[in-house]
Amino acid sequence: NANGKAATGFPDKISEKANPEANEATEIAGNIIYHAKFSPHFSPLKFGPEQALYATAESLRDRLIQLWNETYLHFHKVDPKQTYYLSMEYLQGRALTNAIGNLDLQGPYADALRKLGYELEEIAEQEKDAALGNGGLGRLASCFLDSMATLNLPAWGYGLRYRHGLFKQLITKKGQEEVPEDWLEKFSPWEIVRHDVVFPVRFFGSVQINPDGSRKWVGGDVVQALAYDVPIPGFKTKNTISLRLWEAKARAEDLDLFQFNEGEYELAAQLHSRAQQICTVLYPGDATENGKLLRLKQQFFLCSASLQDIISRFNERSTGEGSRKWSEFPSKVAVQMNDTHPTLAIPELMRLLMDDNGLGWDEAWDVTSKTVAYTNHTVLPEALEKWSQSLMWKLLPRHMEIIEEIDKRFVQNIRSTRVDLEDKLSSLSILDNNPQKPVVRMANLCVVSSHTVNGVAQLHSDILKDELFADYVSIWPNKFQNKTNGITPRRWLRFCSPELSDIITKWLKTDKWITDLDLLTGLRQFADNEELQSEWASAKAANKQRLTQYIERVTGVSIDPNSLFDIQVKRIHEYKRQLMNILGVIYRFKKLKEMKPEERKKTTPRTIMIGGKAFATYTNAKRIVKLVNDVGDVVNSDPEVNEYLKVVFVPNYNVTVAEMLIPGSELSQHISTAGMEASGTSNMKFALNGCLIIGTLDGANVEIREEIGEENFFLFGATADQVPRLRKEREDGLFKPDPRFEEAKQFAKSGVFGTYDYGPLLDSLEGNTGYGRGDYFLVGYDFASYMDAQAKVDEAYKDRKRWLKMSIMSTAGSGKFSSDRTIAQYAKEIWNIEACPVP
Ligand code: B1N
Repeated sequence: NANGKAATGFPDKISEKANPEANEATEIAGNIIYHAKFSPHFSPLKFGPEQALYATAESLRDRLIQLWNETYLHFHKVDPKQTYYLSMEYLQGRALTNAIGNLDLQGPYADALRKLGYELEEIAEQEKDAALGNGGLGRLASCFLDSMATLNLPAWGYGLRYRHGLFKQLITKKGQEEVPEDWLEKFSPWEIVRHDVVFPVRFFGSVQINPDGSRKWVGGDVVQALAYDVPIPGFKTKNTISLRLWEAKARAEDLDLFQFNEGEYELAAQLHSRAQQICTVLYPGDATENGKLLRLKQQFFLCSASLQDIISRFNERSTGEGSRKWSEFPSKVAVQMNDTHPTLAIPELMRLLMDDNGLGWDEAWDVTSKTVAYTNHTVLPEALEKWSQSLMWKLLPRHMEIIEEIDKRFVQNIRSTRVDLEDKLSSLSILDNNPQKPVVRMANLCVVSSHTVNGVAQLHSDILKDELFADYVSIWPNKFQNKTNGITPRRWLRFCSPELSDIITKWLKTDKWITDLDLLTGLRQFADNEELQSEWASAKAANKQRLTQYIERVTGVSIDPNSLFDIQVKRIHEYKRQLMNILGVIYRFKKLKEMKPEERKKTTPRTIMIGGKAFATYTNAKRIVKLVNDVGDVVNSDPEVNEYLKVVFVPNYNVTVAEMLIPGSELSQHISTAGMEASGTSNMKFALNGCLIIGTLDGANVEIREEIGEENFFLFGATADQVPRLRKEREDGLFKPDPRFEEAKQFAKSGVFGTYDYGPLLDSLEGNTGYGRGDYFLVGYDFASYMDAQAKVDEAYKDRKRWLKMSIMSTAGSGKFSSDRTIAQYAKEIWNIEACPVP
C-alpha cells in the first residue's frame, strides 16, 4: 500500500500531519527509513514488522550512543567514584518500549511509525526478550541498572554475553520441555561491540616463583574477553550508562594451522571451541564435573575481564606526576558482588594488585577489602556455593594460594583475638578441609573480604545476622546491613500499564511519582472516591481484557474476564509452594462438584493462573508443572464447574509475559514457607499494580504488608521463628492434618487428573514414612490457614467497593518498593558515591 507496508519496499513519501510533534516524528521516520536502507540486515524488497523493528531500534541506538558518549566523557572529566555491579545474570526483557519511554519519545515514535504504516505496539511485539538470567536475582540487576541511570549515578553493570539465555519452556503432553532460546538469532540492535576493549583471561597453568619471591601465574589457556556495551538510558535524563557484557574469543594464534592442514580440524580448533563454550549458555547444568568446570570458568571470566577493565580505567586517570596511588583505588571504585557468583573478584583483584602491580599483601588486602561488597540473596543451604578445592587448584592455582592465605590470616587473627570462637572456627573458616570433600565456601570468603554484607529484605537480613552469619556479626558488628529490594516503576507501572499510570497522574496532578514513588501515598485520600474507583476499575478491566485475549491466544483456554484473576508466577520451587496453590484449587474443584447448581451461583468465579519454569533436572518441580496442566485440563472441560473455576498454566513465563500478566491481576500468591524466600520482587510489582496479595510473613511480604496496611493483605501461615519447631513436630508424627488437606491429597491421588507419576510429589507432603520427606515445606501445616484466607478473598471480592479500595491502597502503599529507593541506599550506605548528572 501507499504507506509502504510489507512487500512494497521502503516508503518514499512520508505523509504530514498538522501536529506539534510532527517535525520530530518526520525526522524519526526519516531516520528509520535511513536505517532500513543503509544498515541493511535484510534483503531490500521487504519492509515488514521485523524490518521495522530493527530499523526503529537502530534509530534509537543513534540517540543512545550520543547520550552514552556524553555521559562517560562527563564521568571522565569529573572523575567521581564509580560503582561496578558484577552479576552473572541480567533479565533485561525487551528494550524498545523502555528506551522510547525513558527518552520520553513515546508520542513522536508512535507517530513516526504510523507514517510508515505501523502501530508502535505491533513493532514492539516483534522483539525477543534478552533473558540472560534465571529469575528474581537477574531481574533485580536489570531494575538496578535502570535506577542507577535514572539517579545519574556513575555506574556500570558487568555481565556475560550468553549466546543462549534462559531456555524456552514448551508445554507438551509430557509436561515441561526445554528448547534453546535464541535472542541473537539475527542480531541484537542494542549492543555495541568495542573492538578496542579486549583483555586476556587465563585458565589452568601454574604458579612461577620469581627470584625476588614474587609470584606469577603462567601457562595454561588464554582466552580473550571482548566487550559488548548495551546502553541503559535513565528516565528523562541525559545519563545513559552501560551494561558491559563480555564475550569469549580465541586468539588467531590458537588455531593450529599445521594440524588443520593435516586434516585434523577438530584438534586444530580445540582452543577455539573451548573458548566458545564459555559464553554459550546461561547456567550450564553443573551435575557433572565438566559442567562444574564450565560454570567456574564463566564466573572467573566475568571477574577477571571486569577487574582488568576497572583497573585500566583507574589508571587512565593518572596525574601529571605519574600513575595514581593504589591507596586511592577504594575512593574511586566500588565493586558490588551480586551473590557469591562473582566471588573470584576478590582473589583476582588481590592477584592483579600484587603480581601485576607489585603491591605487598597488606596493601593489596587493604585496597581489596575496602573495594568489594557482597549481597546475599538466599539462605537455602543447597544454593550456598561451595567449590571443590581440587577443581579450583586445577583451574586457578594462583587464586587458590591467595584464598589459602586469606583464610590462614583470618583464622590466625581470630585465634589470637577471640578465644571464645575457637570451636566455631571450623564453620567460620573459608576452606572446609573435610577430607571426604574439601571445598571453598564462597559466602565465607565474601563475608571475610567485604567491607559490607547485605541481605535483600528486613526479615532476610535479620536471619543472616541471627543465624547464617551470626558468629561473623560478633567479629564485625558493623559489617551487616539490609537493603530491601525494589523494582523500577518505569517498566513495572508506567510502561506496562499506561492506563493506570494516566489515572494516577491525573489524581496526583503530577507525573513526578514516576521518579519519586512515595508520592503514591497521595492516592490514599481518594481510596473511597467513587470517581477514582470507577476509573480504576475500568483501567483494571481493560488490562484484564488484554490478558484474556493473550491467554486464549497462547493456551486456547477462554477465560471469563469478570472472574477474579488469581496469579502465581515465579520459578517453580518446592519452597515457593505452587503445590499448595494447586492443592487448594483441587479442593475448590471438588467442593464445586459437590454443590447444587444454585449453590455454585453464590460462589466467586475464579481464574487461577500459574506460570514459571522448572530447572531442567529438578524432577519434583517438573511434576508440579505437569500437575497444574493436568488439573487445568480436567477443570476447564468440566461443564458443571467451568463457569466458576478455570485453571491455566501460562507457558514460558518471562519478563514480557510478566508485563502482560501483572497489570491484569487482582490477587497474587506469595506463599513460600516463612524464612525461605529472601525477598521476592514480583510481590512488589503486583502490589504496585493494585493487585492484592495472599501471602505468608516471608521476605518482603512483611514490609509490603506494613506499608499497605494489614487490612489490605490476606495473611496466613506459620512465622519464620515457628518453622523449626513445626518441622520437628511433623517429623515426630505429632502433627494433626486439617481434614481439607487430607481430602485434597486423596482426591489428587485418586486418578481424576490422570495417571502421571505424581506419587513422589504427593508423598513428599507426608511425614517420615515411605517416600515422605516429612513435608519439609510445611504445606500440611499451613494449608488450613491458607484455605481460610482464600475464603476471605472470595468474600472480599463480592464487595466491589471494598475490593477497589484495597486495590488503590495497595498501589498507594508501594512507594517504598521503588528500586530508586534501594539504589539510593546502596549509593549512600555502601558505595559512598554521588550523582554525576550530565549537564
Ligand atoms: O533473589 C531475588 C530474591 O527476591 C528472591 O527471594 C531470591 O530467591 C533470589 C543461584 C540464585 N536467591 N538466590 C538466587 C540465582 C541463581 C543462582 O544460580 C541462586 N536467586 C535468588 C533478588 O534478591
